[in-house]
Amino acid sequence: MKSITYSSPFPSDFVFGVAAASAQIEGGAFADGKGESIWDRFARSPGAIHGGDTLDVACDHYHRFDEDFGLMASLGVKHYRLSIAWPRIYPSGDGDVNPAGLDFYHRLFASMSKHGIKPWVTLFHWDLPQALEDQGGWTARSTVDAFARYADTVVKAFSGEVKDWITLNEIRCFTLLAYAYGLKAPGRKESAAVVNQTYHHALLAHGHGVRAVRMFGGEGARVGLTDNVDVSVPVTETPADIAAAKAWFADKNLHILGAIHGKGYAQAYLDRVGADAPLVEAGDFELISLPTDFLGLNIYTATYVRAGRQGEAYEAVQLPANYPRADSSWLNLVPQAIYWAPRMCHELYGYPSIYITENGCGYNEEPVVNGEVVDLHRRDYLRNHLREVHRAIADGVPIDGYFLWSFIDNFEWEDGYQRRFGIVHCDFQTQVRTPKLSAYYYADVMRLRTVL
Ligand code: PNW
Repeated sequence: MKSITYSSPFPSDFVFGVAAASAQIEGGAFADGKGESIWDRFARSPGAIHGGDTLDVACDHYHRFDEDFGLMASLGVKHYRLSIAWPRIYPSGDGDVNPAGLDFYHRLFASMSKHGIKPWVTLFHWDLPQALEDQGGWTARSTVDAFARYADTVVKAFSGEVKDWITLNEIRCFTLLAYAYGLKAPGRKESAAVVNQTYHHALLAHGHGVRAVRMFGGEGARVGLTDNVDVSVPVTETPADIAAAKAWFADKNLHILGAIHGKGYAQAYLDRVGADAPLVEAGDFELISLPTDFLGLNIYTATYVRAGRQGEAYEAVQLPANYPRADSSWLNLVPQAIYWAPRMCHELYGYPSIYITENGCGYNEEPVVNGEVVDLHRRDYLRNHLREVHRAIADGVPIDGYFLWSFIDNFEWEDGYQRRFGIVHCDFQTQVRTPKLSAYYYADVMRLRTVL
């Protein structure tokens, strides 16, 4: 455990980085034998994506990665979280490996190494091969088997280049939002029983990711899950509101971190889902609960919680209509989220090492004027959040790193290219990159290891 005071810099080995994901920046959607992903397909269903945008070109990172890593390095970035596109490796999800897909990532890691940037690799960041979706996608247990083979292949292939692995990105987003609400690919609206089964399959896939890294990752390999926990923040930091926020947090995260930590579904969860409980096979939780090296948390926002006024364990507070938020309707500005989520994960589940694997904010209008983008709103967002990360470490919460989302404006899923999360502006017509004010701000933070 690193100890710092409220006024000292971040610990000397604290990791500062930036993050992105294959489907969102690569483009090259059908280059060199890549198969169709569920997002390639979803983007072609009318009305699914803002402006009818597709992932076909995105930031053209597929062809420009060397230039992009040069820009990263010039800003002092030494850690980059990226994901591997499953359909590049297995175009039909299963079956034969596509050597050109493996070759692309070998070239990409070589370029990162040349620029002094360390990879943190997510095995699955939502771009499921469409061929697997045609066989049921995450509702089908066969997808877990296909993921296990994909994870084995990827970890074996890149064990010399990659030491830090993340199994899955945000289970809720590719299950609940995709199979219950239909907001994300594949855009289905299934029953609670089916959706609960997708959670279970995702947990199993996570377990296989951990197993693959243990078996084939080589010396020094580490692995963890990146979860987007439902975050609660006490309205007032009193013991009563803190206890209430913690009880809410434990309840809302029972089906993912609660299940992993508890080595099975808690009775409270089984009571809640009743007849819609997922089917569990013998041995499932041995895999799901394999020990990991760290927990990744993507933190953007939170729900305010306080002690119930009628004596209930907790009460969530409805935000007023004019509460400040970014341009994404869900992104209410609650910087204390990044203090409380890691603290609760540490206290409730005992994680000894936590990385913030994403944190950032999205806005629509960020024009380049006289060669600059003055995104002071993002500078403020980062500053307020980094202060809370620092406060958490000073309070003894084991946060070992922070990855900003995102390095560059990219394909923001159903919000298309309109919603910009980058600290580097991307002109999607010309592919010109312009670092925003926030990029220069973050460069100073990384260099001085202090929230400025
Ligand atoms: C994350 N929510 O998604 C993803 O990991 C990124 O790929 C994405 O670009 C980024 O955050 C910004 O959206 C989220 O509704 C999507 O609370 C939705 C939510 C949270 C995170």
